[in-house]
Amino acid sequence: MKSHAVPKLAGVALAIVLVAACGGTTKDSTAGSDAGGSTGTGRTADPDAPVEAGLKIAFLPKEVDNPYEIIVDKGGIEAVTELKGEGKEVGPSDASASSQVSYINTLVQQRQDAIVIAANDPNAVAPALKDAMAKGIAVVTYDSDAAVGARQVFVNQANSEDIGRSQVALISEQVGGRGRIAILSATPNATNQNTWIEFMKDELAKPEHAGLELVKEAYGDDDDQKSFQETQALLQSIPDLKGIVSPTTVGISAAARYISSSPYKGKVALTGLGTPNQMRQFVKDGTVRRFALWDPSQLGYLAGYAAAALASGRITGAEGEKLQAGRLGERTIGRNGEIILGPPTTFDAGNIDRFDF
Ligand code: RAM
Repeated sequence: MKSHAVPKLAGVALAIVLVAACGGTTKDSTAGSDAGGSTGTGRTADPDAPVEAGLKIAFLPKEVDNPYEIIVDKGGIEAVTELKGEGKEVGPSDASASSQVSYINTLVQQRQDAIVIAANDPNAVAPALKDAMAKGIAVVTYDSDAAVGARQVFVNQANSEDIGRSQVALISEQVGGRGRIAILSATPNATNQNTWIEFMKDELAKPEHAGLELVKEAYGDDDDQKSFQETQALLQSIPDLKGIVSPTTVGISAAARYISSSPYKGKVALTGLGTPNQMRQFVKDGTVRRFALWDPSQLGYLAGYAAAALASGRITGAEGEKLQAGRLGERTIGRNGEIILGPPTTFDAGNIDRFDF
């Protein structure tokens, strides 16, 4: 029973009848209907409400060709399948700011029960997401958040501050705490990378990192070829560059490919966030020593459970609510509707072969 298939007021009346008739197995028709703004306002969670079968949950990644996003969404669809729903992935082939808006509008027209989105730009997607919530569709962000009020829950891969600070620790140890460094990021608007970079800068301002100088932030736009070319440009334009931090799986793998067959191999350190499968050969050939990531599949899986729980009225996104997330166990919703997957893993030659993603 999809409550948003009927006009709002009629839906409330209908739900009362159906709840009585079906012994409470109908989704609360008010869930999400007044969401147009802040997280969890005006609604009450029913943690005992069953997860409704047949929920339609769509995953909208930054871009569909990104190997990282492919793993994330496979995990998400697995969760939806476990919950007897219909999961699917749709999305643009580039990570530009406005590329997701038409997909959101189409998903609203299709009356999906939930949209799970990694925002390419926090503001560009906000009006369409607010429209979705106003129509009773649950909205979850994962990986990269949308603007305040444009979603109910944000499933974050790890604590953003820890990610940013640990990226600085990784580059610092690899350049011996001294020298000029650069960042090769994703797109200039990406909420996740920009948040991490803010914490990186804050960390770099500490006295213990006085020997490190951040000289340039480049953007590969999560496009393999552009990231490759930006790496080349960084190395050629900054002759004394000691290290590059690339907090994007697309960026770090393209940078590693460039460096591995260049004279910079073994001289310029490269670290950041990468998938073990994309980085394995570059760890083995000595281009990269250490880098980090979480399990992308678990991120999607957790987001899938969060979306189903929201769409079923089990949670509203309010702080302190509990989310039962299948094989990941129970998670508690933190401030501002944020759910955290867990700390990242650091990979090097000693452990990389134990990971297959
Ligand atoms: C890229 C994307 C994604 C980010 C990972 C680490 O795949 O930018 O959003 O979380 O890298």
